[in-house]
Amino acid sequence: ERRLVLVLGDQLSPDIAALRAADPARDRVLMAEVEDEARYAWHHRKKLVLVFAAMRHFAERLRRAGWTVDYVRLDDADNSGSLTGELARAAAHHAPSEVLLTEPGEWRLATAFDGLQGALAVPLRRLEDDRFLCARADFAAWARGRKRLRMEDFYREMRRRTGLLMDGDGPAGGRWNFDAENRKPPKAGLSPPGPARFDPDPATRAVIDMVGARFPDGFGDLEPFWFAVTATQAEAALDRFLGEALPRFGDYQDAMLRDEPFLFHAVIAAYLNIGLLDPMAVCRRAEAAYREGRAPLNAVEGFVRQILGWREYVRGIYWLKMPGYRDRNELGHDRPLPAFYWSGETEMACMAAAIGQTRREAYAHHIQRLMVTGNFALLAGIAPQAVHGWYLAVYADAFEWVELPNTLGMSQYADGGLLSSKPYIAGGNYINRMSDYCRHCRYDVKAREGADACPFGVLYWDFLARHRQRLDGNPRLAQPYRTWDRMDPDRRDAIRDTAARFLARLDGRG
Ligand code: DLZ
Ligand code: SF4
Repeated sequence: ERRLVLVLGDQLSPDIAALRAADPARDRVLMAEVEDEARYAWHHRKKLVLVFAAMRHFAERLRRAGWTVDYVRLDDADNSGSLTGELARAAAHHAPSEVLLTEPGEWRLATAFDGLQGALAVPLRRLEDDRFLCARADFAAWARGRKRLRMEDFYREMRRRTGLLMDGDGPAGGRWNFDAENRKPPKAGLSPPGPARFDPDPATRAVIDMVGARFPDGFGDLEPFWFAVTATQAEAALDRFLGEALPRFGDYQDAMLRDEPFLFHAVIAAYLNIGLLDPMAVCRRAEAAYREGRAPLNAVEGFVRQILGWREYVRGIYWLKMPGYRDRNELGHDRPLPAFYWSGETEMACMAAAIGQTRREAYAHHIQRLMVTGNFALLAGIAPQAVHGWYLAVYADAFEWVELPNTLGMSQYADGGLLSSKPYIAGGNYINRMSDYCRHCRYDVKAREGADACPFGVLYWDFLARHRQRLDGNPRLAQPYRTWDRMDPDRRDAIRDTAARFLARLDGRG
């Protein structure tokens, strides 16, 4: 009666459902590094190292705890190259009575295992991934019968359901949301602590060497590699954030500085997403910092909302709307992704900073993603599926369940307003207010037209004009359309002409 337990590369939690259902004294664990997973996106090489190194350390941890672990390495000679292939091979070899699998996080893999279900000689039992705070069925029940699936409504429900940051029946501090206090521009002399960094041990070094050798043309810098690869390290990274950065996390949540890629952000999403940290435990620790007077409520509430609210909400949307969601393209955008998204070689200082940092660190914070790289893609009319492919590849924390709704819905408005009530667009003024990028830029953020005009400003108006038919009725865009209409017609022509020239150059036509 020996069972086989498959643990995937983003399921690195000792109490994941399939391990809880198994017995270390009798059952066998299977983990496999495979080409299919390494290549379904053009993953950043630091993301590959993170996943493989964390997998190897986790396998060792399980062995120390008494489990028998079969671990297949990427360069093992008989590696079949896919997770379903490795599972079928191990099932044939060991003839277990049953295979246990915690439900995969992505549609792509879930359907691959659906296909395997009948083909295996043994039963495959799939268990819900209960590391999430809102079960898929609970999200579906919440969504049923609602006209609008608003994150804010979901979040309040989750606060009530979990009791996080609640005083009796009401929200701590008397308000659910303190975002209005979380939009300070950066100022000189901020000295953020930066995330905890860890020196690679020999096991991680071996993975760095393997990834360097097998993915010579892979995206992104391989070194210095400093991510946490064990739960203990991830806890230390969380400790450092809670102690040193959380107090000012709220104030500067939306700020951007060219030489401070991390500011006061936690940089723990990747650890949460592969299972090194537990979302509920993280929220509780942040709440304790507030209760004990170590961090202000605006910071703690903003942080908890990302994990308890937004992260759970986008996962709920993903499973509710897949598989159709991936193909949505409400605005009919079809421009290819410019090559500088990969190279970082552009004269736009904000884009060069966000992309350069992404190449180095496999990280950018939410405003860099939403208001710089995402905003530009939306304004320029880039195909949302191409934008999706980029975000899925370049960030260490990117898994489709979280990345896709963020990209297609929140950032590119490709779902027609399911996630956000208006397209997230902004001209250069927003970027100028929230960053120090513009003063390093060859474009003039104040110029509205001509060769030096900031492309964001020009494309902003061009976007509104191009999509007038579809967006005119949106009350949240009434003000910009009024401004556009009041502009001198010659000026409107000059702006659109500048936009046309810029887009032609972008396409390699000018
Ligand atoms: C992301 C990833 C990578 C790069 N490699 C592996 C792997 O070799 N083996 C594995 O089990 N999992 C890997 N993963 C994580 C899976 O792709 C992940 O389970 C899915 O993205 C579902 O969320
Ligand atoms: Fe970006 Fe425009 Fe500012 Fe240059 S001027 S950094 S392109 S917003």
